Amino acid sequence: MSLKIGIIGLPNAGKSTLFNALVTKPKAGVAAHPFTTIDKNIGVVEIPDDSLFQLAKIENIGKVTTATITFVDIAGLIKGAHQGEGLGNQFLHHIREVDLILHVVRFFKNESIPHVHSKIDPEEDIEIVNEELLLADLQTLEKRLDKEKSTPDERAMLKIIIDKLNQGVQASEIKLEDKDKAFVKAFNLLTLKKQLLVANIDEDEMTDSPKKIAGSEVLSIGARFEADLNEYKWVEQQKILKDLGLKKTAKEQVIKAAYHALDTITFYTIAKRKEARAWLVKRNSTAIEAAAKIHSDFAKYFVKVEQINAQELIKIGSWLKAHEQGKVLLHGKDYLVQNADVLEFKVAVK
Ligand SMILES: Nc1nc2c(ncn2[C@@H]2O[C@H](COP(=O)(O)OP(=O)(O)O)[C@@H](O)[C@H]2O)c(=O)[nH]1
Ligand SMILES: [Mg+2]
Repeated sequence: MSLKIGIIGLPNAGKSTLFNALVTKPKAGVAAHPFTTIDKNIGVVEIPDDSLFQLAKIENIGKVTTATITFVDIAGLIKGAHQGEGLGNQFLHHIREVDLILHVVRFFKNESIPHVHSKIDPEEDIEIVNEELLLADLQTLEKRLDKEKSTPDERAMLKIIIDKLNQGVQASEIKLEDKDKAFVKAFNLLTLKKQLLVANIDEDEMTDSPKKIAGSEVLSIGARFEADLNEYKWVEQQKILKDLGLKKTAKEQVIKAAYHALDTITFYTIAKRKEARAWLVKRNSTAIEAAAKIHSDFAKYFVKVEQINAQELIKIGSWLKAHEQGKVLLHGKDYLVQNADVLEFKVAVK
């Protein structure tokens, strides 16, 4: 399972540049004119994880599989995108599939790169993009309302949401009962998705405190610098950062913020001592939900799960020793998985 993050923003905000700062390959085309990105660009990033490698080491496991994030570089949205302006609708469609939206906002000045609205105004830029998302959602819901296949209850619900959207309220801000939430979720509304704002800043501002948008601090990243940095090997990257008085690469910052925004935790499996693997689940997932991430049969035939914290296991030195010392605990299907749990599922094989 891979988290999927879509990068959006106005043309020339630096989306493709940020994409290149995050992924190693393939590189997206970067240019000083709008709409370089004709096709969506997809890059998979392995999430660096020290504990995972240490687990593999103590158990002598040769194969290590990290959790991944898939980044999608989506073409620039402009006013009218929902009606097919610019590259329009087809790109809105790509946003529907993502778990999280990374919304890039231009702060860098650089006179030679045109800004679509000839001035740099982050709050207005965000507004324009979000309005397109909202209008696209309205279209989705109105289409459904026209189709007549909904029940009277559902039609009433649709009308309430359409009304709110028409007032400029994003779907994520509408309070819904659980049963209505399930109905609405099926539409994959764009304004229901979590957004992380990224201020794309000038190089000389990288050691300043983070930018604020509407009073809140946002991730502040010098995308062009980071894209160049990403060309180097990890060790060299760390050295360059240190020399400049910076702590984390854009990639590390984005991964951390994405985990936080999506309330994601990691658990590990070292089953059969053949593969050490990291998995992502939502915080407060139960053991059986975690099992289902691995295989639907694991959930179906779930009996018990053995559990120990990764750092504790690493300190003890091996699964066998941990077992002997009684440090591996046995839980049922309702156990709430904790961050950095090492889990071994016991299933009733049919
Ligand atoms: N000075 C500066 N230029 C940038 C930065 N990020 C992007 N650019 C430039 O802005 C132009 C558009 O960037 P691009 O990533 O293609 O924008 P997109 O249309 O949002 O994908 C390119 O010429 C980039 O080199 C930045 O952080 N600083
Ligand atoms: Mg682009």
